[in-house]
Amino acid sequence: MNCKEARLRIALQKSGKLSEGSISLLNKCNFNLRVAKNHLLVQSKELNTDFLMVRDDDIPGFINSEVCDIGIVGENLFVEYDLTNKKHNLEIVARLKFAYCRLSVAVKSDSGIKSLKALNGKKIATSYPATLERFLKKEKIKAEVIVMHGSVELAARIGVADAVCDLVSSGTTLKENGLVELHTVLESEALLIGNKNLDKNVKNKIADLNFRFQSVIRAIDSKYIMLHIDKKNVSKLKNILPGCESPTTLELHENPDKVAVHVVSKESLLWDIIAQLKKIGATSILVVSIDKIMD
Ligand code: PRT
Ligand code: ZN
Repeated sequence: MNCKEARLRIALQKSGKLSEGSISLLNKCNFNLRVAKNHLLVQSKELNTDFLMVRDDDIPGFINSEVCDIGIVGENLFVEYDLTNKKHNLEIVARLKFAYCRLSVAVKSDSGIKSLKALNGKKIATSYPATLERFLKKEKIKAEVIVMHGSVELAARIGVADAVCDLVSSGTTLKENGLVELHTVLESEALLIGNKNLDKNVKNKIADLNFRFQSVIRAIDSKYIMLHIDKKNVSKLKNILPGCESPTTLELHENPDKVAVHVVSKESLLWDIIAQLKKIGATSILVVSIDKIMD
């Protein structure tokens, strides 16, 4: 092994809808990043890493040309630039389950456009022309694509286009601009992407980083539940918690009929599950957040 270990170079969005989630995920993996406004290069001793803080649009190019090894981008960008195409040296390393959004076609609520077919002959404004062109071709719709690099939602309002094709998250921005969604073109989330021609040592480091990411991601929607229950009711748990075939149980001191049970549940189902646990006599219920789940 080299006495000077290679550094892992990671490109992150400096500021925007991906940056907070990216830094939060890395910090849950102990990177302890504190990025100030003027910091373009941030170093961490964790895995010997250099972070390049750039615009999201520059990330695929930096990875493709080996200025960086990996980076975090939105799936919408990956699709727009057709980055899986063999002419690029890029691959998706992992889905990171944040920055969820969708690319949608939307129209003015009073436009009278009620179906995709009705877009024939119309103008659609977007910052994602390649994705939209591919979609229109697939749907056999002949519409004019107007490229805008920002404020796309305004296009229909000011008469630049009849419809827009833009990213939507909560839908508030569309609503504020009098638009309604007509069709989802693409669902998107943050992706960890990398150069596919990296040497084995760097790939091992990336695998190590991704192991940490996945341990955090698995824990995000999970809660650890501890409870006391009659031994005879333990078998009922598997009906309440699918996948809980053989839960961890501990016999209670001086109470051989009861056990303490430890199980993991999805947070989104928590209150429903607690109600069902109470119905089968669970007591002393404790719910604890989970930091990481290692596989
Ligand atoms: O400066 P830089 O070039 O780095 O950033 P940018 O302005 O190009 O991108 P940015 O920060 O807006 O988005 C980066 C990535 O975050 C996108 O490529 C998506 O993958 C992801 N993402 C997730 C979003 C949203 N959610 C999102 N809501 N990107 C943009 N939006 C915008 C959308 O365009 C619209 O203007 O937010 C508005 C809608 O939000 P809602 O909640 O009102 O629907
Ligand atoms: Zn951008």
